[in-house]
Amino acid sequence: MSDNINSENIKEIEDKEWIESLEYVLKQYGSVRVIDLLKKLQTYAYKKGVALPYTANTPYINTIHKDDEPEYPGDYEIERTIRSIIRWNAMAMVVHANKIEDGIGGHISTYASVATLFEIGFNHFFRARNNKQEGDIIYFQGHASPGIYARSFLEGNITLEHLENFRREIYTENGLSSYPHPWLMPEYWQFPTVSMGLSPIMAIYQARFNRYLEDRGLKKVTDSKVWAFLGDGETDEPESLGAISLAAREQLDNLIFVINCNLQRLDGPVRGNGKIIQELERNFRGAGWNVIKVIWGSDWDPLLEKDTNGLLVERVEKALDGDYQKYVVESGDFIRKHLFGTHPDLLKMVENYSDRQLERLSPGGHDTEKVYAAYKAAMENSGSPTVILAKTIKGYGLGEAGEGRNITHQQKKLNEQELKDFRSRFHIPISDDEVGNAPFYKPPEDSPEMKYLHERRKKLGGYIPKRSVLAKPLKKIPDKLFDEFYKGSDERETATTMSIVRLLSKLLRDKDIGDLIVPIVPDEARTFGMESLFRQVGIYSHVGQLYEPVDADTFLYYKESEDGQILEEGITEAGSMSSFIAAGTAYSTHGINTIPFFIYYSMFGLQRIGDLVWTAADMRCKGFMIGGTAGRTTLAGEGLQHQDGNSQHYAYAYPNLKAYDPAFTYEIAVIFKDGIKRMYKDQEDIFYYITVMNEQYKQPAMPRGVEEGIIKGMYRYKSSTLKKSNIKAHLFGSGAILNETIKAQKILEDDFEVSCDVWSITSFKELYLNAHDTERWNRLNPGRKERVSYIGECLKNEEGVFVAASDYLKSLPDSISNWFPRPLVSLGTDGFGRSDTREALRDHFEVDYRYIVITALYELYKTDKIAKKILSDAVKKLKINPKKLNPVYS
Ligand SMILES: Cc1ncc(C[n+]2csc(CCOP(=O)(O)OP(=O)(O)O)c2C)c(N)n1
Ligand SMILES: [Mg+2]
Repeated sequence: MSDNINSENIKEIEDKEWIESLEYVLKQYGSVRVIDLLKKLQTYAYKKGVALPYTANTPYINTIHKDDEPEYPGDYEIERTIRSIIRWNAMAMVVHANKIEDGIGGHISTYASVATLFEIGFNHFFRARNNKQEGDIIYFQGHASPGIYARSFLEGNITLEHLENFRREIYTENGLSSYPHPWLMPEYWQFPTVSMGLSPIMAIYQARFNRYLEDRGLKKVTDSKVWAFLGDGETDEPESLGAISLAAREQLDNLIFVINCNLQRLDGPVRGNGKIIQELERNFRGAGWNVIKVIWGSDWDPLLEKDTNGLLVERVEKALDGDYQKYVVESGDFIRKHLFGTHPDLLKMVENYSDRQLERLSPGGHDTEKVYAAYKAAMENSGSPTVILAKTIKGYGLGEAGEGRNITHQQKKLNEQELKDFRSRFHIPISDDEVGNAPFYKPPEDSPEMKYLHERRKKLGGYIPKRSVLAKPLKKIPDKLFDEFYKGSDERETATTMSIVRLLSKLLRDKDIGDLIVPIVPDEARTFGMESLFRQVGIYSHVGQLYEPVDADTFLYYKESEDGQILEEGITEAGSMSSFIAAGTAYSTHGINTIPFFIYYSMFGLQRIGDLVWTAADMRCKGFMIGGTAGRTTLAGEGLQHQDGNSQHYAYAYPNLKAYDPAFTYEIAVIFKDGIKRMYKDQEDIFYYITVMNEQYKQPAMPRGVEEGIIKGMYRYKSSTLKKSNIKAHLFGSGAILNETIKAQKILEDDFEVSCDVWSITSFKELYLNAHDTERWNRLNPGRKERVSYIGECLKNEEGVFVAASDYLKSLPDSISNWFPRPLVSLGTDGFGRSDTREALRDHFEVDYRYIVITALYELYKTDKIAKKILSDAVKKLKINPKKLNPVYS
C-alpha cells in the first residue's frame, strides 16, 4: 500500500518536472522548439519500442485560443441588425412562397444556421471581381439560397418582386430559382451547389486549376481564394472528401472549406452517436489540411478558462452530438444536470449561471468574433488548404418552429405566434398586426445599416454573387489545321481514337489556340495512344519534376513540368470532370477561353459521373468530352463492365450537350471545327460529347458537300449503284457499325439485287431534337406553312425500307423512327457485354452486316417486295442461328 502511495508520489513529481521543463522551453524558445522536442521524444520512444497511440484529433475546443483572436474590425451591433433582417427576409421568402402555393418548398433552417458564417464573409472577406482585382470564388451551400437572395435584396440587386417570386420562375421574368443555377440565373449564380458533394470536389479542382492557369502564365498570380461552404451531412457524399488529399498534396492554400456543422441533416442527426466535428478533423488533418475548429462561442471562454484541471474539456468531448442537439431544445436546468452534473467541480463552475444563461451558451459558428478569427487565420495560412469546422444550430432562431428539431430541414411554414417570436427574437420592426403575413423588411437607404452594408461591399470590390461572360469571343478559329483530316488514310488503317489524338496534337501546336487547349485524362493516356503528348506539351505539376523519370532516356519520356499542359488526373473521372468544369467555365470565371479536352473510357463517363456533367451543363460549361474506345461491340475483349452501349443515350438527357457518334476521321474534324467555332467564337453555351473507337479501318476521304449533314446528324454516304432495281433499301449506320452497313449494302446489291443507299448517322440526338422541334412548331402553328424536319428533308422522295444499326441500344434509332417515311427498324446492342472478338460480339448482339441484310430483307418481304423463300434461304446462307438467345436476356 505504502509502495503505491510512493509510486503515485513519484509520478506526480515526474509530471511536475516534465511540465515545468516544457513550460520553461515554451517561455524561453517558443512553440516551434516545443514541437521539435516533442517530436524528438516521440521518435526516441518509438525506437525504444514504445508505440504511441495515434490520434489525429485535438481536444474538443476551439483551435484558436481566445488570447490569439484578432481585434474585430466590424461594428457588432450594425452587423447583427443586418444579419437579423436578412434572417427574417430569408425566412419570409419561404413562408410566402408556401402560403401562396402549398408545397412549393424551400428551406429556412439551413440558412438560419449558416447566416453568421456567410455574413462575416460578406462583410469582411469575400472579394468581388472587378477590373482591379480578381476576386474570390465562392460556392454557397445550396439550400441556404434564400439567405443569399435576402442579402442581395438589401443590396439592391434583387427586387421585392423577385422575393415574392421565389421558386416561381415560369410565368415571370423576375422569379428566383430554388437553388444556385447559372442556367436559370446566368447573371447571378456562378456555381451550382445543390447536388450535395459536388461543390467540394469542384472547389478543390477549381483551386488547383487557378494554380494551373498561373503556372502556365495564362493568368496573373494573385491571392484570390476559393471558398466552399458545405453542410456537415453533405460530407457523407464520397465526392465531398474523395479529393481532399489532392488539395493537401498540391498545397492549395488558396482553398478554404467552411463546414457548417449544425449536427443535423435532413432526417435527423449527422452523427448522433458520435461527433462529426472530431470525425472530420481526423479526416482532414490526416489528409494534411489546416483544420480550424470553431466550436464554442465567447460565452464559453470564461468557463474554459476556469477549467484548469481539464474536466470540462473531458466532459464536452464525451458528450455526443445527439446530446448537443438535445441541449438546443432543452431547458437550462436539463443542461445543468446532464452536461455539467457529471462532476461536482463542473456543477460548481456553473453555479452562478442562471438556467437562461445556460440555454444561451452558443456555439462558435454563431459568434462573429470566433468566426472572424477563423477566417482571418485561414486567409493567412500558407502551404496547405484550410477547413473551418464551425458548430452551429440548425434552424437557429426558429424556436418551437424547428430550432434543433429533427423536422427542421423541412419546415416551410410558421404560424402567427412563431412569426411573432422570430420577429421579436431578432428585433425586426414589424408590428403585431402585420407580422402574420411575414412581410419583407428593408431599412431606409440612409439608415446606418444600409450605409454600412454598401460601404463594406464597396471596400471588398462590389456585390456578389455575380456571373458574367468575361472572355471575348475567339477571333480566329483554326481552319487549315483540319484539312489533312478530310483527305482519308488511303490504304492505312486507323481508328477514330487515333485520329482524335492526332487532331488534339495539332490543335496543341496551333499558334492561335494551342495554349488554350487543356487536355485532361484519368490515367488512360496510353490506352488512347496519347503518350506522345507527354513529351510534346508536358504533364502539369506545380512542383515540376523532382525525380528522374525511369524512361528519361527515351524520346517520349514521362515529362512532368510546372508549365505542363496536360492534366493527368490519375484514376478519378469525378476529379477529371471537375477539372473539365473549371477549364470549361474559365471564360466566365477568369475571362480565359480555355478549351478542355477530356478523354476517358466512355463507360466510366456519363454513367458514372452523370451528375457532375449535369452540373457542367447548368454552369454553361464548354469543351469536348471524348468517350474513348466506345461501343458495345467495337471494344473487343474488355467485357461487361467496359463495353459501352449506353452513353449516347445518357447524352440525350443533357439539353445543351451535343452528342456525336462519328464513323470517320473527316466527320470528327468537321464536328470539332464547328464545335470550337460555336462555343468560342459564337459563344453558344453548349458542350460536346463525342464517342471514338479503337477499331482500325481505312478512313475514306470526305465526299463533297457533306459538312452540313455531319453537323445536323446524317448524310447519304454512299448511293446505290443499282439505279434500276425497283426494290429499295436504306441502311443507316453510326460509329464503327457504319462499316457493317457498307458491307451489307454490297451483299444486298450483289446477291439480292436490292438497290441500297448507305447513310451515316453522326448524331441521333441532333436528329431527334430537330424532328421534335419541327413537329412541335407545326402543332402550335396550325395555320402556317408546315416546316419539314431535317430527316424529312433528307428522305423526302425516298422509297423502300429503312434499317438502322448502331453500337448502342436499339432505342437510339427508335428515337427518330417517327419521322421516317416508313418505320425505321433498329438493330442495337441491348444487353450485357461480353469479352470476345469484335466479330463474335457483333454476331452475339446481332449488329453485323448479316443481321442488317436479314433485317432489310425481312422488311422487303413484309412489303411484298421479295418472296418468303428468299428470306429463309438468306437466313441459312448467312449462317444465322434462329435458335440463338436474344442477347438482351442472356
Ligand atoms: C446528392 C444529393 N442528395 C440528396 C439531397 C437532398 N438533401 C437536400 S439537403 C439535405 C440535407 C443536408 O444536410 P446538411 O448537409 O447537413 O446541410 P444542412 O441543411 O444541415 O446545413 C439532403 C439530404 C441533395 N440535395 N443532393
Ligand atoms: Mg447539417
